[in-house]
Amino acid sequence: MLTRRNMLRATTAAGVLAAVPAGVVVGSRSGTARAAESPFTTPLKVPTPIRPVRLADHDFYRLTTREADVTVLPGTTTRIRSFNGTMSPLIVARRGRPVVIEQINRLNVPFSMHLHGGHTPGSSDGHPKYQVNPGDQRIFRYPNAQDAATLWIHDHTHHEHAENVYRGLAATYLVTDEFEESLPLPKGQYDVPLQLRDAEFEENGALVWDMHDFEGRHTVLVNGRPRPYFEVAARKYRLRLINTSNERLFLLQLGEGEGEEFTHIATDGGLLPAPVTTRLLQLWPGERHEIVVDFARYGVGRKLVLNNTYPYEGEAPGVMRFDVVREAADPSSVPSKLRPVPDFGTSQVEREFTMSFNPKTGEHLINNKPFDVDRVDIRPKLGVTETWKITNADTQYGIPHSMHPHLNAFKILDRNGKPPAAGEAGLKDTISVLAGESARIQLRFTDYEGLYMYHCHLLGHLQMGMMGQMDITR
Ligand SMILES: [Cu+2]
Repeated sequence: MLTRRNMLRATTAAGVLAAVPAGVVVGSRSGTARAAESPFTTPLKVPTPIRPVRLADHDFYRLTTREADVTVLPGTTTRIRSFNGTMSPLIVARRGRPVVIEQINRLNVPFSMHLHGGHTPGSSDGHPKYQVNPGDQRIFRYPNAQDAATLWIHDHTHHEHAENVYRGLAATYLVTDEFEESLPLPKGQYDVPLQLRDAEFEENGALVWDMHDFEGRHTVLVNGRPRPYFEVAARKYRLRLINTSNERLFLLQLGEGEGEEFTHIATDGGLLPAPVTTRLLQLWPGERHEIVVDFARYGVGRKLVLNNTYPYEGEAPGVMRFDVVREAADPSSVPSKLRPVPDFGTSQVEREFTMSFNPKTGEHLINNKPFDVDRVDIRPKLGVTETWKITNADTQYGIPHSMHPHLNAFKILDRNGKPPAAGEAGLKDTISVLAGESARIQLRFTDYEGLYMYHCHLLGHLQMGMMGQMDITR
């Protein structure tokens, strides 16, 4: 159900964003600092990769989902739903080397693990029919036969995922490959994943959960830390931004005024064809953008805030602060060409998906239907290229939506008939579509048959029905 508050919010978001083509700077909206918490007092946590429990012809991990008590806000304890007891853990995989995960569910709710952006067999994709009940376990196989990219693991349990993700079940999963390693991009300690999300807390540190009322989530977390600071060297860093929020859009800008320039190098499916210099990024739920920031421009002593220029009413815009504290050698650079986008050929099938909201039932619909696990909506064929036209028909309430087909990354052909901005010219797996707008994407079905889902990645919408099911066959 849409509350009055978030309905108004959605209307405003669409109105503002419709006027802002990707890559164009908007002035910072005013935000009031929250007295309850001082920003930039907690250090950023940079995750170290989880160690496999066993190495064979694959890397074998054990991921236990369980409740854990962690410190998020200083001086308090927060009960979260976690992988192995931590927030925002990291797995690093290598192209061509499979990862096998034994997932043990010690929660008192079902769990269904989905590797977002993964080209994986249907039995390992988190489909509701394979969800793992409390006390059970399941083996997931990720072949990693795909290009280097920033992926993430999250829950996909039907009717539970929004709360499970909100309570902490989000892990970063990097696929690396030789091609990317051959490029002179920043590496090692200068390559940092940043999971961005919001949350609302009680005074005692407990998480506040209300799927339909998300505008009170005024605490922005980066890798599980509230509006942290990060001490950096005066050199280039690669920052992998992942939006693991349920509903929140981040409109990111670095520094004050019109913002500092940075270089956009990658998105959901990995490297862009060419780097893009910009001052503003739209990061929608589920999306990833990677940027290179050169802190040598500012010198030791400078402090730069990464701002969300579209905060909720009464919320501070600061997401995190970079404090330049030392000099360092910098052999890295951003090449003028990165990775070409593959050619999917000519589309043989065209489909249309219309996203809408039913105010009578509170359901979010695709082609006028809420998700039904017993219904197959489309039947794509292996080896066939399709064009999907996605239309957001929610003009009455101005609700933004997105589309995330599982299994295959796609290319954006156009938005409202116009070619995508340079920052959307790479392979994507999640596309936002504002109210009254449409976009066309092209995707090719490869390698795996079976049941997969496609859905809006605003998790409240997904939970309220905005999902379809495809059965891919030969
Ligand atoms: Cu939606």
